[in-house]
Amino acid sequence: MFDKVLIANRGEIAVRIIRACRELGLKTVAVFSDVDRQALHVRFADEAYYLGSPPARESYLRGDRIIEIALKSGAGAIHPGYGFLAERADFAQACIDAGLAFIGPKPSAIAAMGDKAIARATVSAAGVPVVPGTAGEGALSNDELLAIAPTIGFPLLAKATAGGGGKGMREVRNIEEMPRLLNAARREAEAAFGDGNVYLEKLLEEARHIEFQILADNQGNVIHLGERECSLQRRHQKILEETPSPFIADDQEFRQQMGEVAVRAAKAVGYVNAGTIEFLVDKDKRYYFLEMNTRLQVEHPITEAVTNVDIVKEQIRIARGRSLNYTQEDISQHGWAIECRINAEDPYENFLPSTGRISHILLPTGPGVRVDTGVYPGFTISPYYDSLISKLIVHGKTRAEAILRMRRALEEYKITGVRTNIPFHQMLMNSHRFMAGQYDTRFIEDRFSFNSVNIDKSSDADIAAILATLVAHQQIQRSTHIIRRGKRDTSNWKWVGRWERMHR
Ligand code: MV4
Repeated sequence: MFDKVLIANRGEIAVRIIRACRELGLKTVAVFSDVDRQALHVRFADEAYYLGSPPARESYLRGDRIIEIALKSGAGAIHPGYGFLAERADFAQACIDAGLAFIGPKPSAIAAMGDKAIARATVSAAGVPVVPGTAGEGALSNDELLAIAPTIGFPLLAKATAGGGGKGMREVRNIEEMPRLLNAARREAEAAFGDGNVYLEKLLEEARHIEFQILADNQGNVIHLGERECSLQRRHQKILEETPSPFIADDQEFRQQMGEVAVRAAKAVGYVNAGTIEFLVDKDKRYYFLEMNTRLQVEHPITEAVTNVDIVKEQIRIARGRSLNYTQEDISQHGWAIECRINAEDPYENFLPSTGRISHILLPTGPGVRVDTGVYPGFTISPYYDSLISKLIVHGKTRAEAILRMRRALEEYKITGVRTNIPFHQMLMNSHRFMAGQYDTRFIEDRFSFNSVNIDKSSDADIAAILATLVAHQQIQRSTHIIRRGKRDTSNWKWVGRWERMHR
């Protein structure tokens, strides 16, 4: 059994994993590239080893070196985090072959879900609804796809079988433009994944992107931790996530149904460890499996906030062969959580990545606020990795409280030296549609223009309802602070105590 874990990642997620290890009494090994010598994950770990030059393929993607370092340092397990080697079945297998525990699913499950066409066929055979589209698992030619297209109906989406996350995806409106768009999707997929295969799905417009967090142990127990609403994306990068989904909210029966289907999808590939089932949900509450992410996800903390489950610790316990700490009945969602991804990019310059030295940074704290970050004052943001510098997570009793708390936290957040998308998040927090929870996957790109929030018009009745909710909430908050001095009773404490008894 392992008592030392190598974290094959960097940034905020490496720090997050090290924290879980620390709390479990496990030693930690970090790895780093040239630009990460001073990084927080290196400082936090018990030991750190140099990997190579900054480009990922010469450092964080060097699975062979990482396994070598694990063996040399005496680590018994590797946690891959997200991105880099996290969803590479060959790397997971190489870990196992080297006698190391891979803190994640089995290579067979990674492979089955990694090919999106095989994933569709596998879960569909298990009775999970998938978006209408091609059924074949094999590589379909353009001619075959052109023949199938009219039977599905336009508009269609051509997607890369090796893809996920929107790369190699093309909208197809009619048969005439289809050959050109298929070739474009194939080229993009070939360049990104070395695999130009594509499949077809009916394009669902005005749908929501809702995902369920799964935990599964080696004893065959599979549970879900509820959903996350992930419809707010820009260029297929999520920018804000919340849980519960405003679309499901208090429809407990709908949540339970979807959750059971998500569990069934995970069981279809013999899933073990933490994973996520993505669904598209249309306005009539019909839901369809999209894909499974076979890793810990960026947005896992909002689920931790409302369920009180430490997902990373559970991952490690599962990898140690222990059974889940929870049954499905033990899981319930409390309150509301929102995550804003704080990226080093300039919202005023079309979200161009921003690099440089962080001269000052002041992070929000206080009630209901969590910040996961890998940076600190003096750290230099390089152009080599993704632009996520921290995740701002708030938790409140209600959605209104969470939104007001997020506004407060965004105001507290101060950073100089690099530009961030904080102004964008502030605009989003003030958007009527966001406040009303009325948004879908098209919202950010089609309806929410950063410079024209005021053009985002809702009906007067909607605006009135939203404002009433927020004002009422603020009033409740304020009333607890109106403490009048009585003639004899001058103690605020006594007044608060009386107020609380009255309102019990
Ligand atoms: C879709 C879809 C609509 N119809 N598939 C995007 C990333 C990948 N995980 C799946 N994605 C989608 N697949 C069908 N058949 C809508 C999305 C989608 C999306 C599309 C355009 C703009 C933003 C989006 C945000 C989330 C999901």
